[in-house]
Amino acid sequence: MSNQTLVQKIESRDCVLGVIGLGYVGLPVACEFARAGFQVIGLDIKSERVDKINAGINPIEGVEPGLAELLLEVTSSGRLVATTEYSRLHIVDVVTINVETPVDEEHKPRYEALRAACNSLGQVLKPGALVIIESTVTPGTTLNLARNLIEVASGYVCDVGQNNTADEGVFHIGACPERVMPGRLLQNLRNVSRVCGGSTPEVARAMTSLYRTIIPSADLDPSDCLTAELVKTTENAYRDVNIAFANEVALICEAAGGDVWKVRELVNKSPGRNMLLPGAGVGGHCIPKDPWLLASAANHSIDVRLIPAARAVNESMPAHMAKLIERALSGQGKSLHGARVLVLGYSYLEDSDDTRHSPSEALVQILKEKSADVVVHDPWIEQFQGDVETLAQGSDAIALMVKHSAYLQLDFDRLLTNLPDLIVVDGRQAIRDGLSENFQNRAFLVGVGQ
Ligand code: SAJ
Repeated sequence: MSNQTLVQKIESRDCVLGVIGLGYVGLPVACEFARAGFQVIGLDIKSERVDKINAGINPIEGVEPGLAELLLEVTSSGRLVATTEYSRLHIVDVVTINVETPVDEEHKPRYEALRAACNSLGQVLKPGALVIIESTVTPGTTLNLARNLIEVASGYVCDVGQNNTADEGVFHIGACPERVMPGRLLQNLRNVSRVCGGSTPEVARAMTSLYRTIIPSADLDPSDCLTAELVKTTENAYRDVNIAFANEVALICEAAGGDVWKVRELVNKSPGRNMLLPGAGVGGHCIPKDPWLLASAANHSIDVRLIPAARAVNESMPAHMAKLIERALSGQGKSLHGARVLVLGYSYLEDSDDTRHSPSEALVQILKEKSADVVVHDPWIEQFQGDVETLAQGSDAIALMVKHSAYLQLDFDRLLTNLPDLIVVDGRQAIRDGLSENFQNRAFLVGVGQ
């Protein structure tokens, strides 16, 4: 199928779409393309997930506005069908790959899932089909790893650098990294711009026409595969480095006796400055991982120093929280050993139940290694729910790790009045502003960067 036919088939909704990987990225994509009028075959290796989806039940945890209703709508209409069988994908004209691409303990990308998807898809892919990698990968992976695996498995040749190739014996490839965020999967998917990197300019244009069917107005920037991969990993490495800068300034302010929050407020009045928020650490599914994917593109040909250093600063913040608690306790003649510490917040982000790479997890481990008696509270996680004031009774210290809205409603004045010796280490500048004057500079209210 030449690109002209592909664009025509997209615009007439005649083409069949495949989505491999029905997780928090792939499932919304599959639903949105189905809602746009395409016939969509979703593939996942987890049969229980496939069964739930075909029954119209949303398997994605957490609050995702609109997703459950949309899933029910598109599965009821038959527009979206889920399967575990790759053979069902032999009829697709376009297929996105949305599988996990983690990094291991040594920060090396792990592409087992991507390899498996490319190998299995290649065996059933029809000639002229377009394969789009939506997973976040090391720049160069689409045209090197994915393309090569599909060429070997299919016996076809990818159309890189060719124009308007015939269909027989050819497939097209592209990279269109996702930009979703838990808690607003559909909102981001519909409204955030995307880079459409194609194996040829015609493929990139076909990709923009495809994504325009689900992204009504945000920019869809045609480009090449490598640029698309570089943009995605860079945008998250950029954020990580900037958070690390804020954290390092916080540590310097502590050492110098300054208040990083006041410093940040005044720095950001300077034109072109936007100092991010220092805090108790950096968690989530992408910011801790994507900088390593970007760095790995250097292939050891240059000495990548800033990105790893920023990662080290951010990964050190939970330990810094433990040090602030220990220091405040010692001011009362206590040690962490046997002290009862209430950790407020276990998810990685405010008003979310997502605990992936949570800084709180790291803090809890450190505290337990120092024989503290740790109690965790999080209003968004069932096993950690409870009444904060009740849990605070008998606690020696509170460590606020996540700025959940529920914590902003707490009356810490009353809490600190009733518990005059309670230490509070505020990792997100969530408490101090709400306190009355007499508590503002309380010795036992210690914040990151104060
Ligand atoms: N954090 C700080 N200081 C900050 C900002 C964040 O310590 O100034 C911490 C958060 O507490 C959290 C972690 O960093 O633990 C990540 O926070 P995040 O706001 O970056 O949220 P994520 O991880 O969901 O980031 C995603 C990213 N989106 C995609 O990868 C598609 C990121 O690029 C977006 O900027 C972010 O969502 C967003 O703001 O939408």
